[in-house]
Amino acid sequence: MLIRTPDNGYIHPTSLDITPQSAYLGRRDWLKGLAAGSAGLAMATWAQRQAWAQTARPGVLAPLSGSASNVPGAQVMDKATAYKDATSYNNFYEFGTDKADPARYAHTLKTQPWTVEIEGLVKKPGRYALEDLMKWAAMEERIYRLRCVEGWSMVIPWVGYSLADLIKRVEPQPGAKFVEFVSLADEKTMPGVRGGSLDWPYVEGLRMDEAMHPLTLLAFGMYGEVMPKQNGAPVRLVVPWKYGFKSAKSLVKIRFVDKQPTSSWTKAAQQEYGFYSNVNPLVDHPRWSQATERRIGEDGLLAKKRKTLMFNGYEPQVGQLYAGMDLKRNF
Ligand SMILES: Nc1nc2c(c(=O)[nH]1)N[C@H]1C(S)=C(S)[C@@H](COP(=O)(O)O)O[C@H]1N2
Ligand SMILES: [Mo]
Repeated sequence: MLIRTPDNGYIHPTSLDITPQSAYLGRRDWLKGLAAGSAGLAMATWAQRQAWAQTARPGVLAPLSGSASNVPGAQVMDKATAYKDATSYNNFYEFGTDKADPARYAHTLKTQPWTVEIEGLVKKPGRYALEDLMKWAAMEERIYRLRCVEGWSMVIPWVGYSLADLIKRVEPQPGAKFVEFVSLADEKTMPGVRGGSLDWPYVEGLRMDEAMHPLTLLAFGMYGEVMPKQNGAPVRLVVPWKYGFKSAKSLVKIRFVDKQPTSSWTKAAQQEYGFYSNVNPLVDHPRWSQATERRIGEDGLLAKKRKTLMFNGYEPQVGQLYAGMDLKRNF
C-alpha cells in the first residue's frame, strides 16, 4: 500500500491493485519500522512536516510517527478508497454544496496558526495551539468505513488519536453530559459561509459516553499525510458508526455542556436528521432507504448496491451504548 521513495517520503498507488490482506500487512510493517525508529523525533517535527506537506504535490506522504491502532474495530479489512476519490468527492458545505466544491475551493482555508478552544464544564478550559493538541497522545493509523447519509461510503485510513485522550486531559466536570463541536466559519476564506445552505458555524454533538468511546477519533491526517483541506484540515472528528455528517471538520471549539446540543443538520431539517444519526439500515431517511450503499470508486452507478451494516459494521464495539433505546425514535 505504501511505497518508499528514495528521496523524502512515501507514496501510495492511486489504485490499490493488491489484496486488502497484503495491503494491511504491508502497512503494518511500514508502521512497525517507523515505531522501531524514532517515533519521538517524528512527532516533534510534525509541524514542519505540515508546512511541507501543504505545499507538496498530492500523493507524497509525510511519514508519521505512531503505529496501526489496537483499538478493537479500528482496522477494517475493506479495501481503502483511492486517495484521489477520498479527496475529490467531499461534503464540506462551507466551500459549497457540490461534491467537487471542497477540492476546488478549500485551498483558501488558512490552517496556520490554528487554535482549538476548549470551554464549558471542564476543569482545564483554554485556547490550545494545534501543535500542543497533536502531542497530547500518540498518533495511530485507523482504517474506518465512512457512510454518508446520502447513500455512499468510503474506507479511509485516518491518522489521529482517540478523542477520549483529549477529554481526559482537560478533565470534564461531573455536570458535563454532552460534547459540542464547532467548525470554523470564516466568510473571507469559505465561500459557502456567505450563503445560506446551513446555519453557520457548523455544529455537531455527541453524548459523553459516545465521545469517550475509543473508536471516536480526533483526526489530524489521512493516508499518512496531514489532513487535506477539503477533508477538514487541520483537525476533525471521525465517528465511524454514525452518518458522515456527525464527523465535523476544521474544529475550532470543543465545548462541554449539560444539555443535548442541536446540530446544524437537525436545525436545518429536524424530521430528517436526529441527534444520534447512527448508521442503521432498518431506519430509513424519510425520503429514501438506508438499507444499501454505493462504495465510491468501486461500485459503479449500475452496480448492485452493497448492504449497509448495523452501526456501519461497528455493532460489536458500540451496540451496548444504545441498549434498550428505541432507535426509530432516537434516530
Ligand atoms: N464543517 C463541516 N463538517 C462536515 C461537513 C460539512 O459540510 N461541514 N460535511 C459532513 C458530511 S455530510 C460528511 S459525509 C463528511 C465527509 O467527509 P469527507 O469529505 O472527508 O469524506 O464530513 C462531514 N463533516
Ligand atoms: Mo454526508
